[in-house]
Amino acid sequence: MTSYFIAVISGDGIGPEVVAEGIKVLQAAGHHFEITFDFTEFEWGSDYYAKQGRMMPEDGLQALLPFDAIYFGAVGHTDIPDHVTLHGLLLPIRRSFDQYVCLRPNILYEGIQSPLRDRDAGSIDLVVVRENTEGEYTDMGGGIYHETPQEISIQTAVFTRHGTERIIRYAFELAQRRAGKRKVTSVTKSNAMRHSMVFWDRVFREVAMEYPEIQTDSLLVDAASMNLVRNPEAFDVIVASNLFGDILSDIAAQVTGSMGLAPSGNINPERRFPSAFEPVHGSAPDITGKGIANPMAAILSAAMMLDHLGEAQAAAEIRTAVETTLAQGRLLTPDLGGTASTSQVGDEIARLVG
Ligand code: GGG
Repeated sequence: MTSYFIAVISGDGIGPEVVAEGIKVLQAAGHHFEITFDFTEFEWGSDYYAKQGRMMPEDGLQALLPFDAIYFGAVGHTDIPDHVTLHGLLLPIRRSFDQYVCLRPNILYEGIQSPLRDRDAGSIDLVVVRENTEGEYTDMGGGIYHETPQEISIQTAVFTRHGTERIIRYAFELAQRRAGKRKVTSVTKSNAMRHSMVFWDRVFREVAMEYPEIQTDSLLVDAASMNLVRNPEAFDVIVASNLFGDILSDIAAQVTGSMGLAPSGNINPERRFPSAFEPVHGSAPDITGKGIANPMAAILSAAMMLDHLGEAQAAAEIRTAVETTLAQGRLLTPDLGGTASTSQVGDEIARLVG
């Protein structure tokens, strides 16, 4: 029997609803594969902020450090500005734990109708490798002359050789392991941003030379966005900066059917710190408490967590159960055209796994 200690931060909005289903499915998988999970819930997020004036305790990161992994729900609340919630919880975890890879896979599953015409199941199968600790999210900047006509605001994007090289190298290593097209597409905006993004393009070309068997492409972010809609089949691994990776992965989630199907892992590949797994979607205040949120992104994130923990068989079983549920089409949440509740979908996937 293998045991894992998992820190759970369900967070805001629909976070607790979808995380509960993820835990249900993990427990079913644990039962089947002789794995035990020791879940510790940290009630941090916007409710904590309302009481304490901060999103997590001062020693919160310290408290997370001993865990094997972090299972995260969502962050965001209508009463608190998004930059407060994001910078108070998610970003310190990603940065402090050097989770420099944000892995966001998107597959067009059988049973899912892409908003794009005539797309077959499996024809879209790509993964966005988003740089997760620097770039546009570095949090360097400031302002003066607040709320005057002379107001100045500056936000600096930081691209280091260390940070750029390691994320690009990760993308190539991933393309080597994937069964698909073995292609890495780098996305920048080097026509306009002639310092950092020309630098990124140069590092991409340098690293690419180490992987001659992998096809490469280099696109401007506007062209990449257009091609993700026009011809998403052409992509395999996409590597991009923090901001561009975030935007491109939302487009990829939509063309494969729903944000409710998009999982992610914030990964420290060296395993010096715990990695965090969460659905790509946010807190969705418009549907919070209605019991209709799609739990599949959270459940697929739990599968990514199992993969990271070395439990590939259990991870594969969960993915198969999600695929079966989608292909059967009986129990789908409203975002996929169904009428099932969050817990009905979770129950079905847990049943198929167990
Ligand atoms: N589960 C992901 C989540 O809650 N995301 C909230 C958000 O605003 N994320 C912004 C980002 O990841 O850049």
